[in-house]
Amino acid sequence: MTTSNKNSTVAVLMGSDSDLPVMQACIDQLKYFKIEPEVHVMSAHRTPDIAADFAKSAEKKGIKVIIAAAGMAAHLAGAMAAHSQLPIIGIPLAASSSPAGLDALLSTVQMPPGLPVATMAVGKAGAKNAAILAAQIIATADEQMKNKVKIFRQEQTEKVLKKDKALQEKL
Ligand code: RP5
Repeated sequence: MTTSNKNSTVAVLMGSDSDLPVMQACIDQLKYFKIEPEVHVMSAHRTPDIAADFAKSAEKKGIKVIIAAAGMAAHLAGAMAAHSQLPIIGIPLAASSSPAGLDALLSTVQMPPGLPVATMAVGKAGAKNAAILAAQIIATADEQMKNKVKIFRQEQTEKVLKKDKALQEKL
């Protein structure tokens, strides 16, 4: 899968197309913020040169944040951090061989000092939060994005209040 968008400010990378069902939550959340991401399948292990080349050229292409998701011995986010100064958001994914995703969580979060990866929760929650964090990073230098994040939070609050109201009526 390759969605090359020349004007993308956010790249969404995943180690395999088998990661897409979870990563769709990230893509959908970015689209909510009107961010059209550049999306690729690439792997720190299976396509190491392609991954390194992507990281090295991302900033020049206008990418501001790289989101990298992988399962098992997940090194995609770390590989991005090794070759790029952009903020890297890592999403550990659960694979069928490791349903809890603890292997990927530790592989993503335990970066050596000097090369940070902002590691999200495992799976769909992490995928969604990665998109929100990317929007928040862009919002530091973009008033329109700041407003979109503000509206997102207001909508989220309203949804919780509505659920509480429904609960009160039910009990
Ligand atoms: C990782 O290995 C991928 O990110 C995926 O989560 C896992 C399994 O990959 P496939 O065998 O499904 O391609 O690199």
